[in-house]
Amino acid sequence: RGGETRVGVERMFGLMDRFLKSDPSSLQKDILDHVEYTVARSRFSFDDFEAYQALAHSVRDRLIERWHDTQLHFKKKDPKRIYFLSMEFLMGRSLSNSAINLGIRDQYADALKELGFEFEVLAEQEGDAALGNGGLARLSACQMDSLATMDYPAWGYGLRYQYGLFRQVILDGYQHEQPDYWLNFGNPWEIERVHVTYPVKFYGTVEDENFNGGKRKVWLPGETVEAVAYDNPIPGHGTRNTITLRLWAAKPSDQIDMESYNTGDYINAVVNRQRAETISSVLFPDDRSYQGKELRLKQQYFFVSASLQDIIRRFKDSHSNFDDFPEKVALQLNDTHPSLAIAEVMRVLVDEEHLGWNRAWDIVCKIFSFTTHTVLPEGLEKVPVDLLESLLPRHLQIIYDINFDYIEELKKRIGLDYDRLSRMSIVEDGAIKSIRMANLAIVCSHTVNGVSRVHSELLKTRVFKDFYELWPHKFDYKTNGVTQRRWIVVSNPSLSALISKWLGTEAWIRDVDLLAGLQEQAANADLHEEWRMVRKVNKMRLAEYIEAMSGVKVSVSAMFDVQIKRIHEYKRQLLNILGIVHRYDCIKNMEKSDRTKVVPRVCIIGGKAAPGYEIARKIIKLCNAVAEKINNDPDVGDLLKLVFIPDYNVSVAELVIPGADLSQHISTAGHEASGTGSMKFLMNGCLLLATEDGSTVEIIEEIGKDNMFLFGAKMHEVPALREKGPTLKVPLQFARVVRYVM
Ligand code: OX2
Repeated sequence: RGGETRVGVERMFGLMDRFLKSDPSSLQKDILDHVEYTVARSRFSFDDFEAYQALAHSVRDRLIERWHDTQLHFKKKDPKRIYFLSMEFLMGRSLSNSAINLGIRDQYADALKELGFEFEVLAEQEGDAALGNGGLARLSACQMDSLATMDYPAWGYGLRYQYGLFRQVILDGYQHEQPDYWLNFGNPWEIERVHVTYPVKFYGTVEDENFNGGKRKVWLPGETVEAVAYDNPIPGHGTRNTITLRLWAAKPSDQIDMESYNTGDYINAVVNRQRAETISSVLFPDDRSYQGKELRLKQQYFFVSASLQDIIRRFKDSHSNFDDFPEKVALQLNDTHPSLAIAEVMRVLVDEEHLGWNRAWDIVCKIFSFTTHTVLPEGLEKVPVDLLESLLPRHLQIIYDINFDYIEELKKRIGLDYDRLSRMSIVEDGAIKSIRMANLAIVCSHTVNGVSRVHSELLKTRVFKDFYELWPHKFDYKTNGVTQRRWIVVSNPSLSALISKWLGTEAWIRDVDLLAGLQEQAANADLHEEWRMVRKVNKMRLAEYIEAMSGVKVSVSAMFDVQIKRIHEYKRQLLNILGIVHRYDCIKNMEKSDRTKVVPRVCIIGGKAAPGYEIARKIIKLCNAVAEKINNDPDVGDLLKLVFIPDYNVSVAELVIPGADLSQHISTAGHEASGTGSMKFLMNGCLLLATEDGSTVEIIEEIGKDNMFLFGAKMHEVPALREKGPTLKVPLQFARVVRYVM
């Protein structure tokens, strides 16, 4: 039989083409095969969407080849792996990005042309994967692309929400939310791994059990839910390295509750089982207010528990004990959202693997690092003890035990300074006793990471000052970045071609520092002219989109002045709108002859408001009301327009950013931890109007104050201004808004 198997394997390899071919006729055959056998349409009759599906599957086949090779490679090498745990990933579309990173986008475009299709048109058929809210989630997506490109053995772990971030519809100027059931038309970019499943347990009690002559704790959970893996291969650019973003979906457990079946209530028993799926059904749309909801906590533990079972299983495949665990496993916590992982690792090592507490603790202290994205202490996540006790009773005990040891140690270091001890405790005593997730993450991580230099300074001097004084070595920062592959190559192909032409190489697509080579040509008039043409075409594309979405006709010779990001008071879209009202007011009061001196401007604002954030919703309404007034005033005409772009998401950003002349990043100084939008605009040659906040401080150092419009109060001036309260100017401007809008 052994001989037969060998022959079988040889025959199989003989039948397989080692790598799928990428010449036009192989690609065409491949696409048509997918039309017929995957999409199940006739190869003589299929529409754009079906062509997109077939194309996506053809690209996916090539991804899978590299993905298998990557896994095999790392299985043999057994390097230290990076595990990036994040509740949110804003991946956007995958087709263009994958085809470009695989290096076969143009071959596909040629192959499709002969079949009568355009690559770009088919790419437009894809919906966004919007499994996240804003900057934090898009950063996760950019990081996955870079980890793959830089050949890291990295994994991303998260949740496969059935409903991504809500769709924003504007009716009568107001935001309305509609569910984003993004999986409606299938998702060719994921691979369902029906055999990669783990039980995740909740509720129940903790009992004492006799063990080795002593006692030990045993958790008797009350509910089990199954986590099923969905793998999303992430290809690097210019490498075969293709890493995995593994997202978990909740399914009812196979463990059947015999009692309810036996009582004859079959229908209700099935309906109850099905309820398990709600855990991964919907993304919470608030990006920084934490309300202590049970479902949110369940989501956090669900993905943390499944991910750790997977990680530990992979480690145990090639290791017989935990000695090498810290040399092989790095766990990166993306904000506090996955920080239950700390208690979970302790629980698994102590309760299931029977390591002593101290040994387990030693391991935990070496494997976790924590990135925080927050500036304000009130933005930090807290979990009510009552909630944790009912959902995860054993984890609460473990957190208490960690806290006990830590506070004892702390007393030795700082003495009996009770104020400070209580500030630094993981457990907050108050009206609602709760667990401070950031304190847990700091105590147990070897590194606490900020997302820009000023952010790191704020962490050290304000938000986590007590901790910094205790453990200065833990504090570090990595200023955020964005990937040029998505934000130039995918979203602005003409600029990409221009850059490669003028640099004489495409190497900048892997190494962004090479863009500095363009400086040598900074004064070249031909380069300016070509760049201007690229911008013009992108503006035309954007103007068409604006007209289609809002009915407003805009002139491409006007300056496009853009502010796109989540709507927040601190991001100050309100200030932008007031500025626009003021500009309108000035134009109205101007002598006709002076109007020729005004640079015509199209102001573009886009972004979603958290559904429960009333002021943010009102800002959207105000924007639309001001737009209505200005855009319908023939007296002002093309001198000023205002458009609110609905349903801002990654794909909309890819369209808007290349067409922008000026972009606004005007957060109150000291509030934006980093900000990443500015970097995407800069890459596309757009000017910045920005406050000295977050990563802008470092951007100024790179590009120089003279190459941007620096705006507003500095961080050290803000407290005094707040103290002083509003000046007279503000109510006056409000009065003008009211006059024109109402
Ligand atoms: C965002 C921050 O607000 C933003 O400044 C930063 O650039 C981004 O994260 C990536 O680091 N939720 N989103 C953020 O913070 C939180 C919390």
